[in-house]
Amino acid sequence: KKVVIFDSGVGGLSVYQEIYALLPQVQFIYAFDNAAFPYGELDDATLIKRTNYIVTLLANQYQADLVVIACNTASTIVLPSLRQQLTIPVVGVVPAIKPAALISQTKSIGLLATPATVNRAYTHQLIQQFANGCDVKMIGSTRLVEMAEQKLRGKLVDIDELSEILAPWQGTVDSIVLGCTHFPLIKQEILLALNHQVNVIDSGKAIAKRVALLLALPTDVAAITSSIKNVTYSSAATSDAAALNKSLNEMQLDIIQ
Ligand code: DGN
Repeated sequence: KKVVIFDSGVGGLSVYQEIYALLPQVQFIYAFDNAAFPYGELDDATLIKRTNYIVTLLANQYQADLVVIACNTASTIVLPSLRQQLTIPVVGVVPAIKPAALISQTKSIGLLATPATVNRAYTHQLIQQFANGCDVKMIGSTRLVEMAEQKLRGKLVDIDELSEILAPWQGTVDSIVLGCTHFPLIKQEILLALNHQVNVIDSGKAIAKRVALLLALPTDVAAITSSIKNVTYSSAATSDAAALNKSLNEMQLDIIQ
């Protein structure tokens, strides 16, 4: 089975990692639209046009069985039109408001996403539907996306700068939603900068399960892994830069094939 994973940058790697952990037998094609990065700053019409064009092209070229839009910024707006264009399943990533609201004890949750995602009508609908009486404090930041990109290129994240961005949440929210696929890549730094205990929720594992279900693939990882030769199975935490770089290399090979 072939799966195309798409993002504007390296954020989709956090989603890839979860899908790969569950479905190592799948062939992945990872594509990122760096020319138009960051998507969180694009106007809606351009974003819809670019995503539809690129993803349709890739899906056809690689004869993919499924595509994952591993970007909240794009998913919260392009899914209806993309699904009209493609006959294969399209899985999107949107902020996991529901589980965060259910887990919150203090009824105060934080949504960390791109400026575009926090302004989306779709995001506001999600909050209306699933906030479960919680106060939802939103932070939309492109800087955080850049920090995640830089981390994967070997630069340390500045915790003081991160603390400043997260300052409105200090001592308030008890659960946070990582509503941008770049943010699981800097989860440890976010925890360090917040300096109080919080639950951190992202959509990666749910997406992986959805992909497995739609492709009707078995997910007994231990059994699958031991039966495949030359596949390195890594369950490394998403914050592990070395593991992510390794994943990136593996994926580049997949693309070359
Ligand atoms: N990774 C994208 C997301 O989940 O929204 C955002 C990346 C960007 O270009 N801002």
